[in-house]
Formats: sequence, structure tokens, C-alpha cells
Amino acid sequence: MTLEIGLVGKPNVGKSTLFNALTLLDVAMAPYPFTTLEPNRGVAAVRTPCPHAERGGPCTPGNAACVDGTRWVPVNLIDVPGLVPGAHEGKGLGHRFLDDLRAADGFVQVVDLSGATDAEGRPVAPGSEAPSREVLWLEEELVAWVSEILGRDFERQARSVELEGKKVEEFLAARLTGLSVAPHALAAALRTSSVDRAHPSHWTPDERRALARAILTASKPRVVAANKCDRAGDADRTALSEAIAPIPAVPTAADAELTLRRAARAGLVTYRPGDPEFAVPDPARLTPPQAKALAALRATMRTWGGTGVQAVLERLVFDRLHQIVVYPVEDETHWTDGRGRVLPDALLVPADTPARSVAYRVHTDLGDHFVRAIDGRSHRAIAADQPLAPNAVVRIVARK
Ligand SMILES: Nc1nc2c(ncn2[C@@H]2O[C@H](COP(=O)(O)OP(=O)(O)O)[C@@H](O)[C@H]2O)c(=O)[nH]1
Ligand SMILES: [Mg+2]
Repeated sequence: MTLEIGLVGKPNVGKSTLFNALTLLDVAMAPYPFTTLEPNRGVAAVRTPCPHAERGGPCTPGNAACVDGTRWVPVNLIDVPGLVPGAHEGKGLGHRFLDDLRAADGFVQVVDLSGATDAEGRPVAPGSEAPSREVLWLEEELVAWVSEILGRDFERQARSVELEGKKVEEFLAARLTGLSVAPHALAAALRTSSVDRAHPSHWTPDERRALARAILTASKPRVVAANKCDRAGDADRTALSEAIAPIPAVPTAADAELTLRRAARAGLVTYRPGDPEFAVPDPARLTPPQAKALAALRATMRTWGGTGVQAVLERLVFDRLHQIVVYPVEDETHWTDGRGRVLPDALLVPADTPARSVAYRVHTDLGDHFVRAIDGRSHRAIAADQPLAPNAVVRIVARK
């Protein structure tokens, strides 16, 4: 039940570089042996302040490392190679890649902010491609893909649903199985697209397309990594943001972040991913090319306030996917589990998740036998249907 994020975009914009940077973690992420699961699947992490400071003692992290009071909570990342216009028709192996995205909870679309790659990813003169265009065409590809999944043998099936008097939600949910569309997202899509719920067999292709678009908007939130920002300026960023609003664009320098994480691992710099700057403990150790590369990188980070790489992921996870972090414990006074470990697990859950669903995330038995949750700060009871607060430390009480 780890959150899954897809990196999408046309070839040569920096998806793999971003993937490599985000999954290069120096913190151990149990239960993951190390961060790369398959060539294009890996584990990245989002940052959140650890509540251990409130207790005045250290924590005993299990799934999410704690570094200087910051918890690194794992999320799964998939690098989906080059989607090109026409992908939904199978162009550039589009089908296979799109199908990799079925289970994704959200997308980071990587674009070349410097405008120096064409639609197929070939290099062109900087500024000759508007990066907003690829955001718009990718949207159309994704809509066509969802429309197609939705539309297979639609009318015949829709008529039988009408005859049997089944609910349209059930009909659609069955068609969208595997696409990871939550019931509330489907309900929201039905509301915004205002189709005639009683007569799906009457829906026009345009109406089905509008519904597919609404499903996509409601169930697969997107943020844009405006990459190669080291070769672009503020005017490029503003133009992109205006053209793709309300989708947010975060300027990123993926190869700068990758360089920094590698340099930090080699001990050449002090840098925590997401920091606005880095330090060089021993400048004499740098070769002249290294010193030059780091100086250029420092200038980019000054311009943009960092590399933007952690920021773009966290923007998606916290702002668009509305995730919060909660800490299940067995002892609500000491914030420990049965083995005395302090705040062992940090879980990402959607902000409106009821307490009982959080219990199910910990263990099926805890969900099945849920009695109440207890807030580890106020010690008040939390009912099954009540959502938890961000950063909640919570004990689940279950019938034996
Ligand atoms: N200038 C610049 N180049 C980058 C950046 N990120 C990636 N690149 C380069 O862009 C090219 C394509 O990167 P890659 O990650 O393979 O792109 P993908 O095809 O989208 O996976 C490589 O030469 C990278 O080094 C960046 O932030 N700035
Ligand atoms: Mg790649």
C-alpha cells in the first residue's frame, strides 16, 4: 500500500536523471533492501518533521529513516520511458508504458523548461519548443487512454446495466478496475462531467471523453517538473505556469541533484536532499573540474532556491494527493510499539482517512476488531469514522 508515483514525459527531458536522483537515498529504507526495485522502479522518500522531539528523546525508526529530526517516508517511483504523441495508439510502445501507469496514484510530468527538445526528444535550439505544449498533449494522450479503457464494448454493456437497474458507479468501477480510481474520485468525476447517470448507453463519445477527462483529473493528480531550469530563466517558468494552470510547475535541476547526492555520498560535499544549498568541507580535495561544476551548480541553486527535486515530489504527495503522515503506536503514553521501539512506523495516508482505515493499514485484525483510536497527545478517543490529524501519534484499540 505504498504510494506509487509515475514519472512521465517525452524522451530526453530528464526523467531517468530525476528518477536516479530521487532514489539515491543514503538512509536505509527498511523493509526495502536498497532503493532500486527494478530498473525503472525504485524507492524515493518525502520529508516530514519527526514528532520525537516533542518527547525529548530519540525515535527508533522502522520503515522511515529519521535524520536530524526529519523523517524520510518511502514512496514508490516508476520511471516510464518516453511517451510520445500518439502513445495511446501504440506509438513508441505507448501502450506498454501507459499500462505501467495504471496503478500510479499520481504523476510527475517532466518537461524541458529550456525548450531545447522537440516532441520526439531530439535536441533543438533552446527556446524553440514551448514546454507547456507537451503538458497539453500528454493530457490528451492520457484522456484518450482512459477513454479507451472506459469505452471497450461500452454501449452493449451499458444497456444491460440499464436493464438490470445497476448503479452507474458500479458499472464504471468495474470497467476501471486496475486503474486505481478511488470511489470518491469516481463520484467527483460523475458530478463534474454531468452525464445522465440513468442512461449510460445514451452517452455520446464526447460525453464519454469528458468523463474520462474528469476521472483523470480526479484520480491521477499531476505536477510538472520544469526541468533543466539551469538552462532557462524566470520568464520561461512564468510562461509555463500560466499556460498549464492549475497544474503546478516546480523548476528542477535533476542532474544537479544527482551530482550533489553522489558528491555527498563520496564525502565531497555536505548536502541533505532538498536543502537550498550545500557546503564543501574540504575544498582542497576537489579537482579543478569538480570545483567548476560545483560552482555552476551553486549558482543554479541560488537562482531557483535549490534544485527543486525533493520539492516537486513533495508538492505532489502533500499538496495534490493530500497525504498526511501518521504514527501508529501500541503505547500512547510512551509512543512505543510492543517491543519498546519509539515511533517505529510513519505512514502516509490521505488526509480524510478514517481511523478504522488507518487501523487496516497497520493490520487487517486491527481493522476488523477496531474499538477506538487514542490520540497520543490529548489521550482523547477517536471514533472509527473520524479522520486523524496530520502528524498524529495514535494507538489503535482492538477487541482481543
Ligand atoms: N542541463 C540539464 N540537463 C539535464 C538535466 N536533467 C537531465 N539532463 C540531461 O538531459 C539528458 C536526458 O536525460 P534523461 O534523464 O536520460 O532523460 P529521459 O529520456 O527523460 O529519461 C541527459 O543528457 C541528462 O544529463 C538538468 O536539470 N539540466
Ligand atoms: Mg529515460
